Amino acid sequence: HIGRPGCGPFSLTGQPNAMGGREVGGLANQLACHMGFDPADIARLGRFWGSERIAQTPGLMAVELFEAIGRGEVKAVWVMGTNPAVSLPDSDAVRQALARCELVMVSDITAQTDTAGFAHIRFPALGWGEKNGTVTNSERRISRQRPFLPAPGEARPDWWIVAQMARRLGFGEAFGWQHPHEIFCEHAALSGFENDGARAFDISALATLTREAYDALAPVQWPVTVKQPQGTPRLLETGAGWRGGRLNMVAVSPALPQARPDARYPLWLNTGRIRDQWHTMTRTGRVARLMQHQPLPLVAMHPDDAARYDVREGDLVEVSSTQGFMVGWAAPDDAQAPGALFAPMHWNAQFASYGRVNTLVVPVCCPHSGQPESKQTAVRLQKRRTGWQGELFCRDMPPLAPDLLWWCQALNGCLHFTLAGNESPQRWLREMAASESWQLQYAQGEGFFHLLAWRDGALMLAFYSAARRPAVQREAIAAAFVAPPADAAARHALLAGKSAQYAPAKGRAICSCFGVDENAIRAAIRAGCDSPGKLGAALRCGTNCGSCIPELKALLAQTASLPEAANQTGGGEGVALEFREEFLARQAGREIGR
Ligand SMILES: Nc1nc2c(c(=O)[nH]1)N[C@H]1C(S)=C(S)[C@@H](COP(=O)(O)OP(=O)(O)OC[C@H]3O[C@@H](n4cnc5c(=O)[nH]c(N)nc54)[C@H](O)[C@@H]3O)O[C@H]1N2
Ligand SMILES: Nc1nc2c(c(=O)[nH]1)N[C@H]1C(S)=C(S)[C@@H](COP(=O)(O)OP(=O)(O)OC[C@H]3O[C@@H](n4cnc5c(=O)[nH]c(N)nc54)[C@H](O)[C@@H]3O)O[C@H]1N2
Ligand SMILES: [Mo]
Repeated sequence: HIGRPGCGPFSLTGQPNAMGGREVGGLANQLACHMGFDPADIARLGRFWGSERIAQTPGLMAVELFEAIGRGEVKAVWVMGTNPAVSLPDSDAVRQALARCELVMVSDITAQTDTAGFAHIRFPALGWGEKNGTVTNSERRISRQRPFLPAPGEARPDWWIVAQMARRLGFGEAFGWQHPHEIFCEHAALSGFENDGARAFDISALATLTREAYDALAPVQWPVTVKQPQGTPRLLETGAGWRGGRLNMVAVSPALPQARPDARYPLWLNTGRIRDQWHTMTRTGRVARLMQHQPLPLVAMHPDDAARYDVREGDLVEVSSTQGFMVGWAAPDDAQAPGALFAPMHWNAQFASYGRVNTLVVPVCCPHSGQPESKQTAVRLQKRRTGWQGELFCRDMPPLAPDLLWWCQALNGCLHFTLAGNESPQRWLREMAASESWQLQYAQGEGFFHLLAWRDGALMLAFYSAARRPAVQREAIAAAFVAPPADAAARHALLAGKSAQYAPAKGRAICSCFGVDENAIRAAIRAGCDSPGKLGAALRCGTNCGSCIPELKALLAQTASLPEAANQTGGGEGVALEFREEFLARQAGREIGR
């Protein structure tokens, strides 16, 4: 079917500009402009660049590279735009490798990352929105990316940092670019160099763009050649393939996952994304609004498994494999298959004490692609009992005892941590307050402890603990750091973890763009909104990025099929589930009928 409307080939990669990265040879098994390591390609690249020192063999792939560093075979590494200490399997081994590597350089847009913690040299890079260049999306469309924010601090574009390094190493002439326009033209010229149709990636018609034409470049799909200067919306339309008209088919024999559950590790662990976080959270974890949707790493499991391991929603669980362990919050979920857990890949040492799933994942890779088996790990589950769970709000990073479990959650106005521990927190808090000479106000009772610390009328710290995570009004507490409570009644409310003003109880955050919560959506559905469109018109939810629309549909499906009484959140859950099942059965019937 290749070449027909609605059919491939399509680059199915997740990263923005993943296709662009491949065009420039950004993989260990590629040379620039879709060239490989056969002798003709190596020689051609040497002719174009006037170099006799082109790499002769593929480099090490990500997992292999860190194994080689660990063995001391690779002595210097430059990590640019990735966070392997979090995202690679067996990440404790990756950390050990980085710790023993003689020279670690890290280019990143964020000062504090797990990987940067191992760096001897750090380069501050410009991020999306700050830099100038092009990106290519999955349909081969090259688009100009223009900065709309000024460069912060000393940050520079990655290309500039690379060129400066090359100059210092004595290759100034070859890396003498002044502007991304020059790099783009060199890249475009290479794509057409001795090409004569053998390599599909050919944008040689763009090699002579003036700076003005480059700045004004409209999105265009490659190939962009003298024959097709307007670009190529459909590739392989005539049935012709590359490389002599033949498809290069790779025969693979599918293999079952290497890791299999056994008596010691009886469960599967599946890992992946949650809606409002991006990978290692460097760009999303500190955004308060994005943290509302799922502020803690949940370990999802089938309700039968939850019952088997005696865990309830809100319990802490430890998940361990042959490689290591992580701690998350139990989330029974009937969408999970029995025997299979799901945990997000996002949390790391900047945001939690034991939140990294990749400490668990075994570094088994596909022999063809190098892709690790990140979705299948054999694990065991254990309830993690702690004496107390708490919420801490403060202005500066507090001294956290090593035996405390902590999760950092972005909030506007102050730092915010969820904590869990065994030893009473009172001594630790009192010692911290004494060393700062804060005035204390506290409330204590059967199983709970609340504390506020003040300096000259300003709130310095608020702490709430109980046997289980106390339900406090986070936004109201954060607001008190900016504007302290006006009177005794408001201070009293704050000590109770509440705002003095009446505020309707907020439910789970659903639409992050406009801050619309589950309770408001359910109320609108009961008031007659029966489609995501009508909900959007009434509340604006789902009308910006649209990523909450599946959740709106699920709420519509649940809420619409329920009688009013069972429709309230909390209570009547058993009834609600029954009705939901009936609804799903009806729904399935309709699908089949159609
Ligand atoms: N919000 C957000 N969006 C992102 C990203 C992000 O970090 N955050 N990252 C981007 C990137 S780089 C990528 S690669 C994509 C990833 O996008 P996806 O691959 O769509 O997302 P994942 O959550 O990693 O997991 C995919 C699904 O595969 C299922 N799965 C696991 N094992 C198997 C199996 O053996 N068979 C089948 N059939 N299914 C299985 C999992 O249950 C999960 O539902 O997302 C991109 N989009
Ligand atoms: N267990 C498990 N592990 C997984 C996955 C999974 O599903 N499960 N998914 C895998 C997949 S598909 C992916 S794509 C990876 C993602 O893993 P990574 O690529 O390691 O994760 P990111 O957080 O995207 O890391 C990008 C880093 O680059 C920085 N950065 C952003 N823009 C720039 C820039 O312009 N210049 C520079 N120099 N730095 C920049 C960011 O701040 C961040 O530190 O994780 C993989 N790991
Ligand atoms: Mo990805």
